[in-house]
Amino acid sequence: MGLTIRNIQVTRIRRPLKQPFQTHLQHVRERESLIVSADNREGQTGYGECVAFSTPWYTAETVTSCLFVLQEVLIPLFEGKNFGHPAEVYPALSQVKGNRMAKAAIETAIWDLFAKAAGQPLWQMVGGTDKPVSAGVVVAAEAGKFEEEVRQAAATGYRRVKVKISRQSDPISLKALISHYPNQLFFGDANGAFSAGDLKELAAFDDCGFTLIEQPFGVAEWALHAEANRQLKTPICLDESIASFEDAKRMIETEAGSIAVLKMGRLGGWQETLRVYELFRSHDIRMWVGGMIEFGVSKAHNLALASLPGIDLPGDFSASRHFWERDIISPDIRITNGEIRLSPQPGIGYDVSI
Ligand code: OSB
Ligand code: MG
Repeated sequence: MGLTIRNIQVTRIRRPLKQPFQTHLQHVRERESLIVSADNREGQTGYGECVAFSTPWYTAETVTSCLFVLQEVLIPLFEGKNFGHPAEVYPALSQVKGNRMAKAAIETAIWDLFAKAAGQPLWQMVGGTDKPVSAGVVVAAEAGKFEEEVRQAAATGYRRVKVKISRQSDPISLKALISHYPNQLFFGDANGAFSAGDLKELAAFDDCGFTLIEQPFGVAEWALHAEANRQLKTPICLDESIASFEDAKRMIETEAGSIAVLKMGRLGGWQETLRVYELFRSHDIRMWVGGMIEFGVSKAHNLALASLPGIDLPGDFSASRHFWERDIISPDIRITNGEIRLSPQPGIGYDVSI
């Protein structure tokens, strides 16, 4: 029994974004990605997507480093391998240090393949329900287009708008903007833009009306985040800081955040993410699923994750047409009444064409 991997392939893809994605860290105009496909003997194919960027502006891993690790190190470990359950895949890679995004790309492909072999949607296999997933979008536009993009997001029906904030943002005008949309959830994502002396500046965003403030400080600033979480009434949410199960434990122990973002690529795939999810759930930490300007393969895995009980805040789930003229999956991911319906098809539930 179990599943024997027949062949694993990696394809490098590159697509322009419909419009530039601008933050204090980087302007992204096009997105490269790696799509991993894993076949079994029956001719079924599982898909995973590598979420590292072309250069190390957000994480140390890059498309090229992941391609190297996948081709030269990880894929050879899988040749002729038999797995009884997809939970066995991540531990089987423990001899390879770090490189979690490369690992996630291959590990998630095998979870998809297992679900397809079982004839079951992935969301069902991981214990989710088929309740539609709330859609959320990020506004990372140039200054002049900001208000218009928020208006469009609300008009499209998104349940949540995430805005990027930095020391250059004006809390007064943000507060005014947010107050125009009393039924809309707003998250403020700082991507680590603030530092030790800036707690007062950060506190100026406390009255904006954000549901949460995401990652105000650097990845390793546990004490600073804990301080902010104590002083501000807006809950602090950690994104970049949660890169392992140990980080999740540390967030709980230090009370550095009340809410966490789950990113499967950063954590190393499904198995590690499910461990972190269980830990947070047992400590009543609220969670949502984060994106990184991803194509449909990654989005489909993320939708399955968001179907789990207790993941109750709207994640980074925009329509396929938000970033892309054409996504790599069909059908497209579409928003209906602010929600995305889960596919009843086996595995990730979408066809992939790259
Ligand atoms: O902090 O969530 C982030 C994109 C690139 C790197 C980091 C982040 C993001 C986003 C994109 O905010 C959200 C999305 O894909 O919808
Ligand atoms: Mg973030």
